[in-house]
Amino acid sequence: MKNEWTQAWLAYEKREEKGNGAYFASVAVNGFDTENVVVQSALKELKKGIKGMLDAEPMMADKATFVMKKDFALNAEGYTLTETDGVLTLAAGGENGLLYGVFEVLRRIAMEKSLQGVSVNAAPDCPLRMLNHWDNMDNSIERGYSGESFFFEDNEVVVNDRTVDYARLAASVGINGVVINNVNVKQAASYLITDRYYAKVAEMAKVFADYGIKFFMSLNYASTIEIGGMNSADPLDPEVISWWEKKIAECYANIPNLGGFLVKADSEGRPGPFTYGRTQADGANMLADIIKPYGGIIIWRCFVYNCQQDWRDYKTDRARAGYDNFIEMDGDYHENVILQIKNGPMDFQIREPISPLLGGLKKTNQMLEVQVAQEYTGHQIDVCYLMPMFKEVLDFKTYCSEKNDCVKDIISGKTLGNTNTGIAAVINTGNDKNWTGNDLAAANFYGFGRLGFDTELSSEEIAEEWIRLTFGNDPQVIEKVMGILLPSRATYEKYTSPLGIGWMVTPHVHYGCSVDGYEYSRWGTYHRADHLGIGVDRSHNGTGYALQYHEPNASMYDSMETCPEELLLFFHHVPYTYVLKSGKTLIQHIYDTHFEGVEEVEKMIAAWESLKEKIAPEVYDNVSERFGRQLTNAREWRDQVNSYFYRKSGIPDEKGRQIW
Ligand code: GCV
Repeated sequence: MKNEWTQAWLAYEKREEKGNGAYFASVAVNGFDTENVVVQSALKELKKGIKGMLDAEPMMADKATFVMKKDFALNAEGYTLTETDGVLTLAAGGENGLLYGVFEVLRRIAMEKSLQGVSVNAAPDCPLRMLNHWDNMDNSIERGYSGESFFFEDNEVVVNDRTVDYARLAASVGINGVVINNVNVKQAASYLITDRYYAKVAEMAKVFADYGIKFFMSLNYASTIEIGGMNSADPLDPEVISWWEKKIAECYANIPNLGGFLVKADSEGRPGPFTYGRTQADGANMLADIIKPYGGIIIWRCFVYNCQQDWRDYKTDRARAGYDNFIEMDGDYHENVILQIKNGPMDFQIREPISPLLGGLKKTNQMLEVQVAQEYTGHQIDVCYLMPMFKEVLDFKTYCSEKNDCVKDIISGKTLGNTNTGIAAVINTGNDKNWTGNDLAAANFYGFGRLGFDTELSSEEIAEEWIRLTFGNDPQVIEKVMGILLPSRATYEKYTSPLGIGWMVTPHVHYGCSVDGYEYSRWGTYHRADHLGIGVDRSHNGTGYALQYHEPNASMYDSMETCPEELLLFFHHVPYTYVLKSGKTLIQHIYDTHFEGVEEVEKMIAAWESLKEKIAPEVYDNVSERFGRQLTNAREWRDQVNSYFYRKSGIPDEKGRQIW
């Protein structure tokens, strides 16, 4: 285990004072219990930040220039921040609100924004804002690209100062829930809910509680068999139920800050209720009913599909599976069950349509799952700032109701008036010194939290905040790093798989080009490219997936003419000679975007190199080294994709460029 780590965006380096110093001469806390752990964290953070950035030490006083007070009228996680006549007032509805308000104050100071006349009224949009770790107890992280786990080491649970710093980073962007272990719960991880680990797990849960973060674990659905010594995990079997009753009582007796469990069942080899002829709702409700008296929730993943299905005849389609498996039971899930739905119907590709389950379900708590870990988006080698993608997901209009029908409304509870809703990210951290492998990938961790708190923030605002907090306020640095981050998702898309077709990655590894390389390819190439065209027909003539959406989305996707072009190949099988709105043929579009993608990476590198004197050498070198690998990757993608389609179609590049 490496024992060095940075403070990422909480470095609290010296900042220009901008008249802000005066407010922190004296501080008062009214209406809050100053012994409360979260209040103490807020005060500690304030002290640390003010000392680092303004070199001042706030004194507690009754009559103060910075007043923190309780306002029962506010949301428990909300706050107002106002300044009048030289007094800065932070009013919060509860301890979490106070903590978030303090982080807002520190953010403004770090960004060198004057607090004079400030007037903010904030409350989180998503009730649950969670980080999902795919950490294994043998130190590895499934789809981790920034070192090993800092939660587990050699099958032990690790709690140290790094855990505290992690909780601080998470809380600073409004995170209020964390799942510490992989959804694929194997071997030792099954025993996290036993005496073997309770003491250490409780210690870790306490660290998160100090920062207002609820503690969750992924559960092995077959625990009755794996650790209970029984021969069934049937959710309707009274003996199974009684085992869980005792187990969950035991969990809460040991881990008071337990928020509940995350469950992946009946998927990719994981056991589940289907094994016993039961429904997903049977499984989820059984656990939910047992955990309810403790105030716990069950987050049940909808990533259920049969990876072995034969899809040659267009009768089956992996994209359909989530909806097909969950829609019929809409309304049957109990109030403390939340269905966690990946943003797209496949698996975190660089471009996918929004899952039709989001908003397809009209009577069920829904939580959006996105992937900040860059499994299919460059492994934190390639720069890929994901906020533009997340914004598209949040702003997607599902037409599930007359108003409040965007994904952001569903997960904030506006659509159904529910509170067991939210957003979760498979997070990109590991024990690398800089937390995220590529220093620039920290913008995705930061941005995810900020967006879950305030779904109206723009990708630009988030990027600018993160840059100022991380690198300081030099205008040239801000401009150049913004110029790298903002178009980076579009660039990655250009040099990888075109127009929503997805995959084309090295099987299992999911980095690097392999045009035919879908791991479940035993039935032929998933992209269905032949000498005439490419794409999967998911219209009513094909798999019928397009019809899983509400109108008018269903008709829009169903027709090649109205389907958004960035998703054309996801929904339709299209001839290479098809003319796009740009006036280019499909094949020419593929060639051009792949050349452009590489050129854009070259420009990003030049922008980064222009900052050499302004960025700390270690960070500069880290990013430069990864840019080198990104350029190689982009060139390989360009050459492989272009030559594959040139050979398939026989149509040359009209610009006469060399296609390898
Ligand atoms: C945790 C994809 C990934 C798996 C992951 C799975 C999931 O298939 O490649 O690593 O498993 O999604 O989300 O459960």
